[in-house]
Amino acid sequence: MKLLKAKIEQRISSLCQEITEIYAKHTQQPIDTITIKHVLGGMRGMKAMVCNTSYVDPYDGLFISGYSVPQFEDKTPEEIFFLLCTGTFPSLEEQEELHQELQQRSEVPSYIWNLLRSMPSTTHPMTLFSMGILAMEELSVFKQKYLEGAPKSDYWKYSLEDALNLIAKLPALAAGVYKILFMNGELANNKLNLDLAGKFTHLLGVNNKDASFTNLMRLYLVLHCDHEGGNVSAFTARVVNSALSNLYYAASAGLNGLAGPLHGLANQTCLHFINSIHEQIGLDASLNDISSFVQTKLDSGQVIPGYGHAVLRETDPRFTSFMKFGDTYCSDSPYFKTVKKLYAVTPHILEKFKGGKISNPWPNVDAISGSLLYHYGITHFDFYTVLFGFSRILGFCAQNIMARGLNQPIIRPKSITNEQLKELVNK
Ligand code: NMX
Ligand code: MLT
Repeated sequence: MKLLKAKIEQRISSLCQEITEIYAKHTQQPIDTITIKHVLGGMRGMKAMVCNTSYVDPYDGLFISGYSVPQFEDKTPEEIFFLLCTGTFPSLEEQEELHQELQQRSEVPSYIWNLLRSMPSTTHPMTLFSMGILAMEELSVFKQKYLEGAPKSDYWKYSLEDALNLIAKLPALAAGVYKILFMNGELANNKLNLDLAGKFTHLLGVNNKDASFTNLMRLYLVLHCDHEGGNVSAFTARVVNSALSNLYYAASAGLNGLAGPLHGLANQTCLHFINSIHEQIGLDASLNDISSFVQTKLDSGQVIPGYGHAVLRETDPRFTSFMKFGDTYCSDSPYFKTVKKLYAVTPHILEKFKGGKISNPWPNVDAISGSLLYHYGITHFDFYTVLFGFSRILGFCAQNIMARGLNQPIIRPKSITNEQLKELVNK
């Protein structure tokens, strides 16, 4: 891992220098105002942390080290992990080194399979995925080195070890969860020399002769990799890791946040939503029928999954990227067609709903991702968030390697009571 390590070391050193200078000169300088809306409104929009792996612009969406979605959508998940960690795309030599590292570390310990098989068959796939990661915690190199008294300046190196060990096992773990819950539970040969997406589709054994499915998985794992520092799952992982809980603990915790319907589970609920349209109206529902369906859901107090966002204020570029893929490979899919019809009507309805109270009427990535997976035969909707999690762990790992490299302290904001809040506003 010499090459990757050297690049991360360089980046940490230059970011550290910048932060040290800013801190020395401007320690007390305000950069944002904390309002009552922030304190009572989930701190949304409040600038409260530094994250150098990626940034989300309200209109142009995700940027990784200055590269926008159209500029990196054709890369592999491995290249993206390298970019998240180092700020640069890897050379061919660097790619090869990373590939070999992942290949060597990919074996999932057999006790994990026994554990997952012992769970009820009704267990949600996210629960198994998160449990599998948590149960591998005993493999943590960071934990071992910490106990041995490793210096703080080396923490990021052991986080990187944990990150590579964890990421390497994700294709087998995610495919294993699918097979245990939805197929005969038999696991395929994990030793083949394939990239992360290729290995996953091979191990899954669904549609794996179709190269465009592996390309979809590559795109999927790239598009969900990171979304700056404050989203529920990444932030949770950061908070947990800030207590020096290792990356297995942090990733499992982050996934448990991703499992909520307002976050990653929205990709599953989107497919249920489309299914209800197909069942109640039919596969060739008209735009008018779909408008009425959406309006009825809103009037009954439900959220329209896949629409809205805490940061974005335009159509999510990740949605647009998947749309291009769908137009090329899935144009006959009834699920994809319904996604397009929803896109044609939903923003106009949301814009007007309750005097415009919804900040962003446009679709996010979850509005479309599941329809493409469904087209390729992954028909168990509740598995979709596992794939989101697989990808997002790349971001969790990169963010926490950086946090340890920059020696960021424990995250611990101050809370206040209603009484104290009243005193503050009446001052
Ligand atoms: N359908 C119905 N109501 C909505 C929607 C929606 N898609 N989006 C926002 N609202 C409501 C929201 O519930 C809130 O209502 P109330 O005042 O009664 O509490 C109001 O509009 C204002 O919310 P916003 O400020 O626009 O959005 P917020 O930042 O609070 O929430 C989401 C962002 C993403 C949680 C929200 O838009 C939502 O629930 N969307 C649907 C679920 C979804 O697609 N989640 C995936 C997000 C992306 N990801 O991958 O994680
Ligand atoms: C996303 O990928 O859209 C999220 O992680 C949600 C967010 O950024 O708040």
